[in-house]
Amino acid sequence: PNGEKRYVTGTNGGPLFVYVKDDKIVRVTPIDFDEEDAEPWTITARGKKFSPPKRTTAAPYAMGWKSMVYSPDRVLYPMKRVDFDPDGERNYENRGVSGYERISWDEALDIVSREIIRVRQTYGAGAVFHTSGSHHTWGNCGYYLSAAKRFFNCLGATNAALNPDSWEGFAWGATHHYGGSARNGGCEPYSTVEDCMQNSEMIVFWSSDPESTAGVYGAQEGTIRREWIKKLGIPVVHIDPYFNSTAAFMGGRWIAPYPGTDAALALAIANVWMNQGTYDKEYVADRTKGFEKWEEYVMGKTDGVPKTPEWQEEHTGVAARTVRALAEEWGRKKTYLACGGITSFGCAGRTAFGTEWARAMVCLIAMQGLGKPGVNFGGLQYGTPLDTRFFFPGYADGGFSGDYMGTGAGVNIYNRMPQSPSVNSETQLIPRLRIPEAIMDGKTEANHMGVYSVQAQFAKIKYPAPGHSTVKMYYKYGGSHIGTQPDSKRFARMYRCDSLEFVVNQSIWMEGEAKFADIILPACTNFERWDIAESANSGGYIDKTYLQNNHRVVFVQHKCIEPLGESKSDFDIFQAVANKLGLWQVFSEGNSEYDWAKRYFECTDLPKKISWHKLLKKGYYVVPPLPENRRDPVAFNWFAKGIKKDTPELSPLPSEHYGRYNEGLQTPSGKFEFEAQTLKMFDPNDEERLPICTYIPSWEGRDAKELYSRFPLQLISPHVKYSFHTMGDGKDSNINDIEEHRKLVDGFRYWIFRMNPEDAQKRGLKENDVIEVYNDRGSVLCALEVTQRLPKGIVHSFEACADYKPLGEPGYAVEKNGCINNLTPSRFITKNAHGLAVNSCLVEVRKWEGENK
Ligand code: MGD
Ligand code: MGD
Ligand code: 4MO
Repeated sequence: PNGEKRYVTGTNGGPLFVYVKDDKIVRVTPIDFDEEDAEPWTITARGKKFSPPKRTTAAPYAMGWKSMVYSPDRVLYPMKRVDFDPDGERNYENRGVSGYERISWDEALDIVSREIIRVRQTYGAGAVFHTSGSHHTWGNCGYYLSAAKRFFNCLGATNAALNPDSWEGFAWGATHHYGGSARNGGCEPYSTVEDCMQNSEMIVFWSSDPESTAGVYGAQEGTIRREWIKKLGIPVVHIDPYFNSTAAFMGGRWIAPYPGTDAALALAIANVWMNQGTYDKEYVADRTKGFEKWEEYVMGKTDGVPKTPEWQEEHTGVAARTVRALAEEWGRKKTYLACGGITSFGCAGRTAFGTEWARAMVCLIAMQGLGKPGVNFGGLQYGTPLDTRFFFPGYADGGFSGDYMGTGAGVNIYNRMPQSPSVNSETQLIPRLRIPEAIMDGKTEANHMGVYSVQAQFAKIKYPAPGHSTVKMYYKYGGSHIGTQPDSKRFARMYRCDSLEFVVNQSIWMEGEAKFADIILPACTNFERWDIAESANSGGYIDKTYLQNNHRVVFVQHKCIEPLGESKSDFDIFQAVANKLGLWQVFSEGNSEYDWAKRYFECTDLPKKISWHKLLKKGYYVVPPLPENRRDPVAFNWFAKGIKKDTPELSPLPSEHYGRYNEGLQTPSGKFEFEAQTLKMFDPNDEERLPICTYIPSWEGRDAKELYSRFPLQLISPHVKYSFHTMGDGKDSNINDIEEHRKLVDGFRYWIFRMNPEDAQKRGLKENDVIEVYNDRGSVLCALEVTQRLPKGIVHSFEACADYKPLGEPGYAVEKNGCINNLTPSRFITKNAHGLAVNSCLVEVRKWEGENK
């Protein structure tokens, strides 16, 4: 109608209809299905029937996309820093302060390609460094794991070795007890929604707020299922220092431990079960190993300290009777345990020794019989009864990257979409959490998170790699790191040192690190390019991610509008640089983005159901769910029964299986190991990660006496509710107008900092005050929200402010925009792990009196 055209695209918060008139987006909405779309599934539980509505849902940051496309902060033309002269003075020290001037694409491509050749010829392999953020505008071909991966493989470049940030505690801790390395320590999700609704008698949400985080990419899909739980009357418990949105939505009991002390609370639960005999003794005897060792510690036989509810009280601040009551109820009832908003996430795993929390979680559920009816992991977010047999890979399956080791392409795409393989000829890596040190000090090291086996994580990455140059040029994709990485002022200091001779940033918006580049290449959004994808399907580490959805919705991503200004898709930018370097055919194999999207379509099961022509016209296809009698078996039920694995799961991989393909867990014994043999073989005396799960007080918590006396507030910084990390915040998007996202004070929209009334009163602070949050690492301005959602002594501010606004010298000055990660520690969660511990952070707060005070 009205000359409007309706297109379809995807976002990391659900798929959208995009209405366009005169090459302008006028409106975006979630997708309402029509009569030809498949009917949804039904779950029958306790005499009631439940079915989701025939439509998709959208997260706030998905609905904010129109304003993000037309943001005044869009980079519309190639830009050059005004005082950067590639043939003369480069003025490194002015990065982050000098302005930009518009240049032509010809000039920009010329400078970038000349610099790539110059640094590589001058310094050798390793001199060019590339990283991106962990998320991208939606689409499987344009994704950084596809186009960028292929480009930098073809080129040969130093890469960042990612820490498993979403999964820290599980990857470095829980895998040793129950495997799952290909999922970074996460567990399989199959049919757990139905099992939970039919058989569980209680759900414990532990460091879990799916109403804010939507698992990951899950829009509002899980909300209705949690609504059903209320209708079924299944009691729920929330263990979180913050009264989070899921607790507010579902009700139930709220238990608020001091941040980073959860392992103590969990040990006390185990202690009650051991004392009362209220655990599954048969299962422990038959399906597990090493229980006696852990029992000795929990009961106090090894160190004379029984880990009782009374013992945990001084560590966690939670009353002994509360923990005892929870343990007794849990011991009586078949219980589901949700760790993080999906499975195996959670801020508690991003604390000092967060490994011990994650280990405690798997040990508790193993004591109660993981995989038996009603006993499993999950919080209704993951494991819907959808058809897992319909083949459609996710973005982490690599698109056209040709990278069979670095993405899931070697498992999911290799035989379906022929493409020439691509391998990075340079083996040099920089551990992501040490990028600034690598650049500024010229050397660094950290453990490598290998996913192909559990033991791979014991190996260290050393930078520089033998025979490689240190990094001289940084090709950065997006500008998120000052908002998202620990102790993030380090990045501002890094950019201003002369060891980086050239910095190019390929960015959609002028924000964060983009403002430290010498050349900025303007990338467009996915509303301005072709692609293809499925809602909430990342694939790779979160195999079958789409089981968070109520419907499998697969769609073409139309090029809804022409790229704004002179911006180009990442694909076209890489193609243009590749052309300059003589790599054009190697990069794209002669295909355009549209061609790759069509070839991708052909590699999936879609052509059996819908023609390319029809998909282009309609935009999406809904995969019908299978009939009830063909649903996937329940996760881990095979393990509980001791039969061969019968779930549609790619991991554990055969090579890790000690000769027993499709049998048992990925541990050396194939059983659940309370005493982890892999840790025992690595270092049985590593006090920071013993073979059994223990409680270790934090280096930056209430036990860090000197620090705590100066900074007596424990800051947690979970994932921001209304934005997706930095994508949504800033950019003058309409997300900023949400009063719970930023507060307008004196004409500036400040990031929000939350505090208990007593703590506020003690400091003479009140609601809406502009405050300075500080510690030895930095000082950040925020607007104060006074709230009962936090106990005394614990403060809260979301992570992931998009832009960095220092009120003076970058890397040193007070920060005005809310970069909370300026304050967080960069120390690893445990010494032999490359993992962040951002939620172990002590701060103090005072009223901001202005710059001149
Ligand atoms: P994102 O905002 O997802 O965050 O940290 P990051 O991965 O750094 O980064 C994506 C970047 O890519 C953005 O700069 C975006 O603009 C850019 N981008 C997106 N799409 C495109 C595109 O199409 N083209 C181009 N050229 N650029 C694009 C996330 C990380 O944060 C994560 S995953 C976790 S789990 C951690 N959690 C965490 C925490 O719990 N607390 C604290 N304090 N910090 C944390 N940091 C971690
Ligand atoms: P978090 O918000 O980091 O989410 O998903 P999760 O890791 O599950 O943490 C969950 C809860 O842990 C929070 O409510 C927090 O208050 C609580 N918590 C903090 N410290 C502690 C502690 O010491 N003990 C206990 N018991 N609880 C604690 C993250 C997931 O979210 C990821 S990894 C990504 S990459 C996505 N990011 C993202 C986003 O940026 N925005 C939105 N809206 N959704 C997102 N979804 C995904
Ligand atoms: Mo994450």
